[in-house]
Amino acid sequence: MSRIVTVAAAQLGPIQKAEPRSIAVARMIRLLEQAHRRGVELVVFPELALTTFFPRHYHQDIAEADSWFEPAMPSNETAPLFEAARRYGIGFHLGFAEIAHEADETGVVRKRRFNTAILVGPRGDVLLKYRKVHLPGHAEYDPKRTVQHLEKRYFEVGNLGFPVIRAPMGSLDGINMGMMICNDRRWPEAWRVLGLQSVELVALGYNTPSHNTEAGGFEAPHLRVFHSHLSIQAGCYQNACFAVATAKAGTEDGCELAGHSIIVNPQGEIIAMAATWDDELITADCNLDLCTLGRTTVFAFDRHRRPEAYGRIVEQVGSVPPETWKKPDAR
Ligand code: CDV
Repeated sequence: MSRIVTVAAAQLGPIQKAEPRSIAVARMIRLLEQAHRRGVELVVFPELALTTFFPRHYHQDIAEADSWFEPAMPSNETAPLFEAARRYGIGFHLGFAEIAHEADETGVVRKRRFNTAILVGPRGDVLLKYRKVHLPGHAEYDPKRTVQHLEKRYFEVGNLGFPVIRAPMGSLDGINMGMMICNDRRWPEAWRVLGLQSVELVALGYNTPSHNTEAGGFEAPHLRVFHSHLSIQAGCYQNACFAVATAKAGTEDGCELAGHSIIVNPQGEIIAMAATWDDELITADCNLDLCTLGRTTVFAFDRHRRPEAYGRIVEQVGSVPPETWKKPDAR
């Protein structure tokens, strides 16, 4: 019998700076209700789904940004979301800003801040936690930018790697599930680390501005969506997995977010796409048996990968100039 799971990307329209978590949670519960009516078993919400995308706002004192963070999950404000999902027997993926009091690499316990996502099972158990590794943007106020992108100021680099868990979801005994957050999707290394753990379904949330505000050169706005889809479609094809990629969309605090949430199959095809810039649920039935073709033929890693040729991938961060060609001595 085919292994089919019905999934949804629960795109959120803008969440303005003044909008409290209770409103965002109520909107998410409405999407869960829709998901229930459509027979969905797993719902993926966006990155930092509970608030506006606050890294566009500068706080000189980082502690002032704590109000954007969750010291507990679930909390009083997010508990209704967990309760609704449990009531419907739906699993979900939720992105949020996390405050954790835990030891750093030197062993000192301190307050730490991460851009985090959790995968919650249909009975309300947290199955997996992921903390964003590829933090874009900058750490200090940048006067050259029209909009700040201060993820490097507010978050530490995720310290959980790219984990994959096999757990029950919907009617299936086990699905191999992994997570990424936004900018991670542009990095093939992240997909491959998940692929090497036989991932079948990647849940990923994002907040991608429609305009490149980095002042590093012109990027046509239509390419923002193209690059997002290109990265996700390539990641799915090259690692023979599905992805549910969910955006925040529309004009938030005066800044446009690109939307265009998608669900992608292991051939790299888009099988569902959001058509609005608002709260919108898109769904797909994912036959996980479709992961087998890629991983037993073109991308049968055990037969075809050549790690002995990939040393630079882990030994080097920036690129180095190549050797310059020299004409061989004429004899
Ligand atoms: N939230 C993000 O990670 N946004 C980045 C932007 C800054 C390019 C993204 O990759 O979409």
